[in-house]
Amino acid sequence: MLEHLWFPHDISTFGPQVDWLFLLIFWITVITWAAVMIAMVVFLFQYRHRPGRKAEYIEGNSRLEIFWTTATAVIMIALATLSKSTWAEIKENGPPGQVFYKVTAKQFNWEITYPDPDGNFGPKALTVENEMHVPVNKVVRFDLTSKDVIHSFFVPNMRLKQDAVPGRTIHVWFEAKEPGTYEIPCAELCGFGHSGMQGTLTVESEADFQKWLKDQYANQ
Ligand SMILES: [Cu+2]
Repeated sequence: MLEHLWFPHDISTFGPQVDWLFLLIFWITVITWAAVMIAMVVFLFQYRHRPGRKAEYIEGNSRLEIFWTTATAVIMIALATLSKSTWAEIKENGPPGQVFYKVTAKQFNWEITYPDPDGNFGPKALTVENEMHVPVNKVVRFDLTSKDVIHSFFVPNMRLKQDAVPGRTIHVWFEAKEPGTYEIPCAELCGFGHSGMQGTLTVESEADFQKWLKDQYANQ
């Protein structure tokens, strides 16, 4: 319910898990912030200057220090434990791929390479700038790299953000649940054209996807 107010519309199979973790961390932060602010205002009045009252010199409080260090450590360990399986699924394992691409970032475009009709990334493979078309309800896998500096492949609607690093190939996957067009902004400041570095993700039916791909090969 709350997420629909201010989250980008979620079209990802792993979106609910990411949103749940985000909201968990968000509310821990909000509650902590509110508690600190309330304590500050209360103490401001409670310990204000009054005639005949002397300031006290305090050297520290071991009990309190042990308490807040332990409490913070417990929260951190709990968050790491709760998020482990989600990150393992998104960044390490995930389901087997059904559609494959190569995505290469460069100043200031995304190069999307589609395999040739035989499924190979040979000389007949098709490279298009900024246009990523994928079929809906299929596991998409791609190798992400960069030609120059660090960029970041970001699809807010997919709850997906991954750095593209020169000299490294990073495996990425996602599965879109809903057809539509979505933004792929670069999320890592990469030079003077960074703000204009934006691709489009088009999620469509298998038939529309195949038709688009055929037209692209024909116009090559
Ligand atoms: Cu960039």
